[in-house]
Amino acid sequence: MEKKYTKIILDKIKEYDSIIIMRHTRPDGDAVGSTMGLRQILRLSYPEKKIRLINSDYSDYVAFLENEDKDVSDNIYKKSLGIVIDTGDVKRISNKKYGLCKELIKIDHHIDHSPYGGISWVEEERASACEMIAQFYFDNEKELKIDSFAATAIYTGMITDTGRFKYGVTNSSPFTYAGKLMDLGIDVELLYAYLYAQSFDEMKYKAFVLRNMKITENGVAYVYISRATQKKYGLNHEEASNCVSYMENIKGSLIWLGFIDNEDKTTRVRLRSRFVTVNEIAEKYSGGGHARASGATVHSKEEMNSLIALADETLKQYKKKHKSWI
Ligand SMILES: [Mn+2]
Repeated sequence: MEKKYTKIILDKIKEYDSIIIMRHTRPDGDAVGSTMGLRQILRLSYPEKKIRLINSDYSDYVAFLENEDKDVSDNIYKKSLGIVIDTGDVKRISNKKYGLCKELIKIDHHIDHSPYGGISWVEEERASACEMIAQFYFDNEKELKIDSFAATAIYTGMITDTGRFKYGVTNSSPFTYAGKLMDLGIDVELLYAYLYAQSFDEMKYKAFVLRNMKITENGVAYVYISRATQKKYGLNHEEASNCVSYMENIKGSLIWLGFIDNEDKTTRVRLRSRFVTVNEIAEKYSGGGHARASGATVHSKEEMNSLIALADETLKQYKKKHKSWI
């Protein structure tokens, strides 16, 4: 029988005294949860090894998890095994020193457009990278240790990347691993409070989005968030980007878009959908991502309008050809 990736990766980890874990920039729950979960599992299992999680940025959204580690010298990188999780492309790796590592492992669930790493474990049909880390642990359960913190970190990415098991879930695997993790002692009530509780100001921002969103003829809902609006509501870019999720349950609106101005005059686009695929739209505007959750960038009002028009046409064609949408 062919050796499983989870076993190959564990064997490689055993060869090294120093391991540096990395993820993508502008991290989400999956990127943070998977890397933090793996760090904790490896620290518990191999107390004699140096296990570090090093990146160049962070996310407030999952700040209830632990801190990452400080950067180390180039010499340490040269002796280390690098493990990059949830990152499709080397350009998106938050730690720009990844190339210094003696060897690199890729663990990911994005479309493998640009492969990297001596060992590359990529499964596009996985709902989250955290699900793969869960599998890595349970496949090697006899040799590895875990605790409720690691389980919580991994579970966090599983639920955030799937919108609480709504997107990308096509088989029982996410539920199987979620169930196994749950038995390790996750405080679900506390976790969901961390994920859902919003400040009063955020609520006011939500009201702004609901008041100012627009809809196209065929049902593309969208909202534009200027720098001035971000300032007015005291939002960082990540908080401002939540606008897209506020529009997700409008009947007949199967695509919804958030346009959030960046500091450099470009505009970040968040594309979300149900039933319809939006990553092809994103790919036409310097972006990409998942079928129903993608990101793109536009450089002018004209480009913004043409993206909206393309989304509208895509939705028009979809509604023509399909019956069971709401
Ligand atoms: Mn992910």
